[in-house]
Amino acid sequence: MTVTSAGPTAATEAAEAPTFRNFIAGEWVESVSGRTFESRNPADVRDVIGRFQASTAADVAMAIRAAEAALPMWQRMPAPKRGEILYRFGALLAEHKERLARALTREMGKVLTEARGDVQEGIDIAFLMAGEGRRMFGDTVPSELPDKWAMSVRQPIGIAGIITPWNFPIAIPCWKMMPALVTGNTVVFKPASDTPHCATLLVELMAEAGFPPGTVNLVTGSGAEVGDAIVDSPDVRVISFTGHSETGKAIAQRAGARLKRLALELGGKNGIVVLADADLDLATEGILWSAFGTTGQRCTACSRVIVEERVLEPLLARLEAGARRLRLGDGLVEATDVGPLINAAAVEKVERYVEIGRREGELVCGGRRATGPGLEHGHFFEPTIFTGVAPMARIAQEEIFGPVLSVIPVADYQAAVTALNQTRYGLSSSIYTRDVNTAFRAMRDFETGIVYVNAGTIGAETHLPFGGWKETGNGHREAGHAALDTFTEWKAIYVDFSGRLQRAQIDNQPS
Ligand code: UN1
Repeated sequence: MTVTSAGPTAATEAAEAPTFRNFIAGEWVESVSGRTFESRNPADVRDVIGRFQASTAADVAMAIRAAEAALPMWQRMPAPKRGEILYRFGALLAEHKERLARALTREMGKVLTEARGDVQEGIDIAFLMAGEGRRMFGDTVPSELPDKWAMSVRQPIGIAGIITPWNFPIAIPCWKMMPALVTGNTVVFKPASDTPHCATLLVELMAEAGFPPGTVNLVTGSGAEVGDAIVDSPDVRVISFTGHSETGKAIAQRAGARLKRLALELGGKNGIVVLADADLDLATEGILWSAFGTTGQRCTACSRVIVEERVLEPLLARLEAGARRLRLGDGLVEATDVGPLINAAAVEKVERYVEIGRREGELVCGGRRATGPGLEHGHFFEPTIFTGVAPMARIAQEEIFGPVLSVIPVADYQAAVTALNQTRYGLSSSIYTRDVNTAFRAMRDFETGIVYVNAGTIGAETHLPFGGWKETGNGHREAGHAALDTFTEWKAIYVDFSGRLQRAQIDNQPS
């Protein structure tokens, strides 16, 4: 099968934006629906990036058949050889980093430096997982019986359904697809409808890297049609999803009915604790970066600052001054600090929470759609800070996924721990203190999958496990070698070379 470019198709009219296609069995194909949807630049919605296939269950079925057909060959390929393809893919990502980062900023809105970081996370996980092709450790242990061998190996599960969000449109698909593929699974990939162009560029490079036809299949379209068809297919044995908690719960019900392996990465309400002995300038930088970087649209974003009352005023003054200095604009413009929100619905959601916040706390700065030259056609919102917020207030409990920060004053460390943990989520957290004993207490006490000391809540590296406690997920982890657990079955193997029947737990016991 030949691999051709993703688009535009011959049917595209010259005046229109290019039309891109699905990638199934190594071919760029149109949806059977004959329908498409648009992707637009959130910094300037007049800029149409392209049209993408509005796929249906029939397209998903074709992708699953392709993934199934490729499975025996891919599973039999030695893992180090699969790893070499991942390595080539990582190298291609590095080579095309700038082009991808620019496309990412145009489609998703984050500023270019952050977009480069997003692509870099893809490179990092590709190289890490390429190495797993030569590791993929199991256990070799002594048997309790003589002349008997005991060991465990990982084996692929089968077809993996990969459903990804728009906020890290290069990194997160790579976090999921690299471990799935190196362990010998084949993939059906449904990207978020806000960032199908990034997904298309990624899959183009995967094809170029040499992933054989059918090992990676891209199907764009809605969650209701494409996502549900992947989740409901009995042939897709493992699903990895990052996105909204409500969607995650719905997927869990459907997947649970079929006893599917399911890895969920959902909401966060991440807090930074600032104690009275902290370096307040350092804390301010970390908070502003974590709260307003990526316009607050990270699962790991800081949306709560829990501060010892004694330093509330000086910290707040620094935060306000810093937030007011942030420059909003198109992420492709060098001077921009904060890009747009992803779409109009996100702006409306943030506005609704700001209204709630006005009743629950005191508005320090921001609180409005951002206007002004260069912002007229984008989804911009001012960096917003509320203070005097109670730990159980809605703006301190519910995920807003935008540039809104709640400052929660507390009496001491113990009250800070209580407030920090008083949430149904548990992804990331941080503490600013100069006291080493308190830092270690926080490392023990904070109920989150990631804890930072004297740094913000964002910036996880790909070689440690990424994921959260409580309702942030369902116990699985991405990245690190922990990611392999999502995509592999364990097989325990016993080889008896004694030449006689040896009964475990019986023959080695005193009679
Ligand atoms: C996410 O927002 O879903 O730790 C991922 C970080 C990034 C990844 C965030 N490395 O903020």
